Amino acid sequence: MTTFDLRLSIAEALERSRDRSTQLTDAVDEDDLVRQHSKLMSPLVWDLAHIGNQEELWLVRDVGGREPVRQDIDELYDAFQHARADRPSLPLLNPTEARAYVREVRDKVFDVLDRTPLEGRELVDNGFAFGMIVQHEQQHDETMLATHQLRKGAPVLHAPSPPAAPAEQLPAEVFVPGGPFEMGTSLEPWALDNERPAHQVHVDSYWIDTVPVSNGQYLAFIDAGGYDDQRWWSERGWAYRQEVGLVAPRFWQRDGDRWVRTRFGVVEPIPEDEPVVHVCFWEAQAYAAWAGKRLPTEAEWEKAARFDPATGRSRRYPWGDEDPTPEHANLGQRHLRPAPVGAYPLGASPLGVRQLIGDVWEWLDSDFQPYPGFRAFPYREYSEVFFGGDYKMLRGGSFGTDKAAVRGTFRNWDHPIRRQIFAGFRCARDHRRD
Ligand code: AVJ
Ligand code: FE
Repeated sequence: MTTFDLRLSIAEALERSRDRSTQLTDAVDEDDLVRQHSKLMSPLVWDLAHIGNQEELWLVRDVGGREPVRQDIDELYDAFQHARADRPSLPLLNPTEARAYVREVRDKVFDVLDRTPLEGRELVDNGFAFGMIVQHEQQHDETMLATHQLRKGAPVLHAPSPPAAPAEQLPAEVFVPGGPFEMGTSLEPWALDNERPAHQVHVDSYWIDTVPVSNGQYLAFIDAGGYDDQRWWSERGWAYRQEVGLVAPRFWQRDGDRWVRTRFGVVEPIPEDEPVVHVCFWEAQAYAAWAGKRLPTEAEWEKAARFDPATGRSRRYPWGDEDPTPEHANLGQRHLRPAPVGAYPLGASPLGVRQLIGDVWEWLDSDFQPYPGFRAFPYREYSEVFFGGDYKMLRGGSFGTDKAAVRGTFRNWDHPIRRQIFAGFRCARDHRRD
């Protein structure tokens, strides 16, 4: 790519993320922007100014070497200084101030982008710092979408339906042959520190579900009494299920003798052919046990998503090395729901596994640990401080994730009890030769 093309693609990615942040924050009134919609979330106006503050810290001050715009607010928007639950009571910028702040920062960033050589310093090589900030904004845009899902009141977000699944009979599972594959990356220019470096991993033969677990399948687990049968739950999972009284995915409620759910303010019947979403790790694990299976490990997910048996190479995405298009995957908040299971045939992996990218994040039975040779870059607080904590891995992105913020190597993590994120799962099982 020429420097010109690189600058252009950075500018486009910056604008795409800002358009989305603007839509998500312009969609509601001032009161909804400053209110806390859930103890789990920040007020939307905090996310907005935090996006601007991270951009100021990295691109205006560090990359650009410019004077601070608002050094006095750094502490307010440092995620490690104040828990989400405490953020509404801080002296935050009001919506007008926050909008003016992010605009002022962005104007300076475009100037920095014009003048900074995109090489010669690790932080800016291939535009890395700009890519990191694009991904940061997009990650918060997905968090803001989750805040919208938690918000009460009339619907304010609207989007066309995702594509239907083609009428074809898919095998329930795909066999993945055992052997080594290359996990992680040393080449992907905007890959974050926890995705690096590329390294060989041996994975035994296994079977993985062709598509994510659907609402219809999950309903069968509910109807079979799965939530009341301790056999299917791990010790911690059962304790949590008992403590908070889990009976169904988040946002589901009973309506007479059936279940309905609320999605962005609209109550609807449960679409049985869509991937289940808003389940925690413990629910995913219990379903898998009930189905006689288990959750995949992170290495199994990545091998299914990237390994090409014809060449032995690991691809950037299941479909190849090209960036995602709307034909490959349900990403980017184009649709405000997952597509039916089996959709996106052009997004299938070489072995035929579908919807690994987009639709719903997939819970995996792995903890967040560094790869061998990990080096924190450019700051410890992105990944390193979370290694070894009480986190489970999530892969593949959801309908709420932008294409800049997910790829075959992208690693996400959260506490195993979290349900407000757009997470579902698929199952796997060992290949036993008896
Ligand atoms: C990687 C999605 C877990 O949202 O907490 C945003 C990303 N890091 N700001 C998060 C992140 C700092 C992070 N996750
Ligand atoms: Fe952040």
